[in-house]
Amino acid sequence: MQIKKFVADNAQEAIKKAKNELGDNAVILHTKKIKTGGIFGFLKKEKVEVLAALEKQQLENKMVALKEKNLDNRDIKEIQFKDQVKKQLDKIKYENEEVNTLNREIQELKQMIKKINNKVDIKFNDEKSIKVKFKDYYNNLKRKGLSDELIENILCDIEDVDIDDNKFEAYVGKYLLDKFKIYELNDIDFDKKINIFVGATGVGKTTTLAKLASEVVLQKDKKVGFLTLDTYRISAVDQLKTYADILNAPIEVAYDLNDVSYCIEKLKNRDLIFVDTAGRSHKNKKHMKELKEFLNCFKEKEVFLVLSANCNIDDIKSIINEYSFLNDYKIIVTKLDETDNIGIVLDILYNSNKFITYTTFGQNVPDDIEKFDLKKVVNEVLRR
Ligand SMILES: Nc1nc2c(ncn2[C@@H]2O[C@H](COP(=O)(O)OP(=O)(O)OP(=O)(O)O)[C@@H](O)[C@H]2O)c(=O)[nH]1
Ligand SMILES: [Mg+2]
Repeated sequence: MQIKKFVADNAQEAIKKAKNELGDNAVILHTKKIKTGGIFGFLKKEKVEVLAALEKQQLENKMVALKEKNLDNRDIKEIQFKDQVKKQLDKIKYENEEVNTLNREIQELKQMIKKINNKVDIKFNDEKSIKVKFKDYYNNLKRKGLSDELIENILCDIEDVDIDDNKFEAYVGKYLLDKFKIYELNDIDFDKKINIFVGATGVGKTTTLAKLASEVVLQKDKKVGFLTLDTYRISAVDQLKTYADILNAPIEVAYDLNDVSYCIEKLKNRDLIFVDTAGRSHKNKKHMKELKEFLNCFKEKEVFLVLSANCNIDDIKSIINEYSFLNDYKIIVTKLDETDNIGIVLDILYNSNKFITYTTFGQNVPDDIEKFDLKKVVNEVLRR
């Protein structure tokens, strides 16, 4: 049995306190008045004390009730476990959302790549490709010897311009003139005394040199002298000597680099010196090294790279590449009479970014040469 005292101002309140704490089944054992507080027996206050009790069974019932109210260990562990599971599930859900976002982004990227691929396909392979869209013009430019790269470059540039068919050629013509006019010289002055002709074997260096020497002697009344370094071929010196004799001009032969300054000294009273070199394969490293050493002998010089129009554009590109050690040189394109690929002249400009000074079109010295005429080349390229 549990017994407990409850004190209040009156009996009613004391019993209420007891029932509150021990429940309705509490038994009131007795009630009495008591005095509390005060100093030395004075000012004491009268109160009521109640003694209440609870039977064992009732006590046990109350404990059960209390226990039910409170949670036992197992419940707590279960709740903690559930809480953890929920957290894990939340985490998985969050991670799933992240994965979903990534998946969505990957899908978007895939779509984007597909679109870009489509565009590229359309440009170069599909029905709407530039090749197909401008099929006739494409084929014509191709027939005239322009490289695929240059044609595509031209057509891509003008693709978005709204031009009808019969004005197309005029438009391309103007476009080409604008694109390449910076590589056309108004006049070729021959303002450097030393003029050196270099290039691959048999492209027409010696013949072209003779044509130009004739022009400056006959048209510009200049005194020319010749120097040849081409001692590889037995007939090479004789070939140049023939032209020198016709022009009544002196000729010197340098057998190696040490001879060069001596030869130049002997020609010092000439207005212009035309220097012939042996044909060099641009793939022969040793020959190219010798040529570089020779060219380095001259500080002030004009170098003419002679290119034959009947070569293919890949060879021309690799020759231009081999001669890129020269910062400054001018180009002469020979043998235009031997090819229908006049377009290669534009490819030469496109790949070299150098001036073309002359073109030649036959073996006749001095006639078969003229100043580079861009307009003429463009017209020829567009002619059907
Ligand atoms: N059809 C044609 N033939 C040319 C032209 N220019 C030169 N030739 C000929 O091409 C051949 C070679 O000419 P060259 O002047 O000896 O050539 P090169 O570059 O000096 O030759 P190498 O000194 O051996 O490297 C000769 O038969 C020339 O007549 C041209 O514009 N058209
Ligand atoms: Mg020669």
